[in-house]
Formats: sequence, C-alpha cells, structure tokens
Amino acid sequence: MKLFYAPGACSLADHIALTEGSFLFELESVDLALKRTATGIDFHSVNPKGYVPALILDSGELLTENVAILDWIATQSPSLTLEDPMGRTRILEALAYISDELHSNFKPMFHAGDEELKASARTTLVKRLDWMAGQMKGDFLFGAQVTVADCFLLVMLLWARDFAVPVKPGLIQLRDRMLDRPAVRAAIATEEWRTGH
Ligand SMILES: N[C@@H](CCC(=O)N[C@@H](CS)C(=O)NCC(=O)O)C(=O)O
Repeated sequence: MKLFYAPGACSLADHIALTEGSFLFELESVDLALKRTATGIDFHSVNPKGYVPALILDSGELLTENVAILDWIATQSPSLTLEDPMGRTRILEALAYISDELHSNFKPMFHAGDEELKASARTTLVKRLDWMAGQMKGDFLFGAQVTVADCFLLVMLLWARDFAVPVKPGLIQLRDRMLDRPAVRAAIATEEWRTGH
C-alpha cells in the first residue's frame, strides 16, 4: 500500500490514521504545483484527479477522497472507529462535515489575493468550528477514543492555527492531545512539515 501525500496537506489526516492503525504502508510525496512525485512520476498517471491524498491499495486499486480513504481505514482498523451500531454512520457524518464545511472553506487561505473571499471563508470557518467544538463528547470528538474523524479534524485545527482562525478552548485541547500522540508526532516528522508556529 502506498500513500501519495504533500507535506502538511489534507493527506496528513490519512497518514496519521494509517500510522495510528499500525498499517504497513509506503509514502511518496507529491509536488502539487508541478504534479510530479518524488520519484519523478507524472502524478496524473497515479491519480487523474491531480490531488492528494491518493492511496494505492495492496490490490493495486486506487482510492481517493479523504472521506472514502478514512472510512476505508476505519473499516480495516477497529481501534479507529466506534463499536456502536450507528458508529460508522456518525463518523461518516463528521467526516463529511469536516470535508465540506471546514476543508473547503480553508481553500481560499492557501491562495494569494481575493481578501474578500478569505474574510468570508474565515467568518464561516469560525461558525463551523464553534459548532464542532459543541459536539465534542470527551477528550476527542466521540469521547475517550481517537477515531479517523479526529485525524482529519486535527489537520483543520493545525491550519486554523497557521491562518490565525480563532477556535474554542475545547478544540485547542483536542489539537494538543492529538499532537502529544506518538503516531501523530511520527507522521508530522516524517512529512518534514513545519507549521507556521
Ligand atoms: N476532494 C478531495 C480534495 C483534496 C484536496 O483538496 N487536496 C489538496 C491538498 S489539501 C490538493 O492536492 N490540492 C492540489 C490541487 O488541487 O491541485 C478530498 O477531500 O480528498
């Protein structure tokens, strides 16, 4: 299995989840501007969509989209999902929210210009993150257990820190608890990604 990623991009969520789940996998970084992988492959030949994450399964099949990859990881690693009969559905609900309502609204922050769009995205992000803070059921989103949703949420919280988007204390504590985890530290160190702070 191989994960194609870019340092500090949303693919870090998948990288962390694979590491938390003790999967055996390889990594290859992608230059998103040039669409070239570290070994010099045209990234479009790996993932015609041209964006990370892209996971090549042991079967050779390509899996894309954070929600699908994280759901697949959770189905393979019971420690990252919830046993409750509604558990998978609730995690998918959270993943969809993180993808549509958080990740999408961070996109303007990564591009120069259009300050108006950035300001409006920031206002939406504050509202959406506040709502998420109100959903926390314990130390992590669903209580005491880390799930794939926390892995995805962490990346959003790191971006919030880097782009100075204010977040409630509960989410800051969740971020710091995640950052204390050996798997999270290992994944971030492997990507050689330095956040802005
Ligand atoms: N819908 C995709 C979006 C992934 C995405 O936006 N990836 C960004 C990095 S965070 C990327 O590779 N951007 C480069 C590009 O779109 O050219 C998903 O959720 O997996």
